[in-house]
Amino acid sequence: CFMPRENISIIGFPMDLGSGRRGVDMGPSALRIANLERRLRNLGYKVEDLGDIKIKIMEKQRVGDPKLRYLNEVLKTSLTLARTVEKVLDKGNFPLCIGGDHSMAIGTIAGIAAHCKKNKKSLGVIWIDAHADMNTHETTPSGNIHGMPLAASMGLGHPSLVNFYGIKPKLKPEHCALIGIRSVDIEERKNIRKLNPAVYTMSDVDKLGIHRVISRVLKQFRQQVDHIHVSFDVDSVDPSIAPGVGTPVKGGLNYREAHLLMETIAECGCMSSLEVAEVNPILDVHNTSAVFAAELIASSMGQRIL
Ligand code: NNH
Ligand code: MN
Ligand code: MN
Ligand code: MN
Repeated sequence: CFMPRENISIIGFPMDLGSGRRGVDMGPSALRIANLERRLRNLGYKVEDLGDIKIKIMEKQRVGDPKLRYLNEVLKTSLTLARTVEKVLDKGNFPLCIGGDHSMAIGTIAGIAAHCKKNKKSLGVIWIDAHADMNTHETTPSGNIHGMPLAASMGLGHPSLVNFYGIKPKLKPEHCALIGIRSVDIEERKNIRKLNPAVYTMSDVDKLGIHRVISRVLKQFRQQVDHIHVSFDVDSVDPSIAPGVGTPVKGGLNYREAHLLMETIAECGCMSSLEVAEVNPILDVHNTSAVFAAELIASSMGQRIL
């Protein structure tokens, strides 16, 4: 279980090849400019910033298969990310991965799964997102790989993604919960039904309240898994307060819902890794979305009101 005095290793993944819109490759810079490191130090953590993983710019890449855009570079860079995350966990640090589009989860979850396998730990993932990211190359309407990482981690999708890092599946659907969902593609629904993870849509959040939703998930995961990974897509938050995201969708988490969600995760004390994806400075207003994301990271790591 995660101890509040654990050392944090920040890993930047400036990727936008998995997204249809440019700009999320600047997310790691925006989060650093939002004083991410200082916010965490203020909470009492020791923090090391491992810098950014090298990713070739889009102009130097070939799109390749239109149903798996930029697959080769996504795989190559995800391998470096997976190895880095695995190493950070092996030395007992807490990996905080900052993106970058959400295709980064392919590498993050692979590295975590490898660490868990070695140490005979079971893995649970809390996926906070407006989207389910459960497309495959066969169901994707866009060809963008950032719409596929969750399905791939659970064993559904193109073999190069599913078999990535030699662990398949990396995550069991019964150890996966999605929260904040409000935009699912028609064909993607079939994948969700097939794998059947727990899905809390925004409609569920409206009806139950975010505290009940996250408490239910945490209670279940605390009993069933040894490593809880939180994958936070900033587009889960409403675009009125976080406009600077890759794919804004109306009707998201409001300011307090987002913080309460993260505060409740911190109270549980059982998060073992975190990634934050899809901050897009091109669409942002004076870096407010990145600042908000940095505040939410702090909330999830123990920042309290009192
Ligand atoms: N579902 C769409 C697709 O697969 C959009 C995915 N976009 C995201 N996911 N930002 O979180 O192309
Ligand atoms: Mn996503
Ligand atoms: Mn999303
Ligand atoms: Mn189990």
